[in-house]
Amino acid sequence: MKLYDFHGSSSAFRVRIALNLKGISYHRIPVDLLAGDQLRHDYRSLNPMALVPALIDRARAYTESLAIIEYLDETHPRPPLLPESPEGRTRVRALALSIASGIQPLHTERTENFLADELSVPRNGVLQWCQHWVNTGMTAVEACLNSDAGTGKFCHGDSPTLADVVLVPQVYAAKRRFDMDLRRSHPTVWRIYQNCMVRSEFRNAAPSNRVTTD
Ligand SMILES: N[C@@H](CCC(=O)N[C@@H](CS)C(=O)NCC(=O)O)C(=O)O
Repeated sequence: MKLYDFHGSSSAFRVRIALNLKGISYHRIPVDLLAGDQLRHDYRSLNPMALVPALIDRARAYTESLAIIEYLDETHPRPPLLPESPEGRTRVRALALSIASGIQPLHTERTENFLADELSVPRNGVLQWCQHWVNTGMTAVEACLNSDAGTGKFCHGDSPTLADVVLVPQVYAAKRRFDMDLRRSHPTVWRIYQNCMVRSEFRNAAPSNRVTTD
């Protein structure tokens, strides 16, 4: 498999975690978002949204990190990243989507650049924007986690699921990119983040400590 990847991308980080959890080796093809590589014609022919990641498997290109992760889960069922019961699967998908569609798009590169370059929002205003939406979204995620008996060592039970795969890059971005300390404000989120980050599959996928097979 080939992964079109950018080390600092939280969406690519999700896929790297899933690949590690599944024990799948892959070849990494860097797409430098800061240099605008995602806008190049050849990359857009793989992903017309001009976003990373994209995964190539058996000569087909797959886009959208959550769809890619479900593809990996279906083609490599062990260990499963979705629970068996429809109720559990729906809960896990809802947690993942709360972050992937409710938080992350509000602070992706092009959103931040549009605020700064087209709307002339000063850089500290852009940072405040990002902090505000991360805090709002993660407060909702914290409430979903701390009020539900389904939450265990991880977001759902005691083994990692799609929800953890999406939660970890978001907490990592909050800490490293937006200088937010979720430890006290979001204790359940923080506890789960810590439980994930003691595992090499998560840690090795992190932007600061990426170990891939490229
Ligand atoms: N919904 C997409 C989001 C992908 C996304 O936003 N990727 C970001 C990096 S995390 C990106 O490529 N940004 C480039 C840009 O904004 O120009 C997914 O889950 O794959």
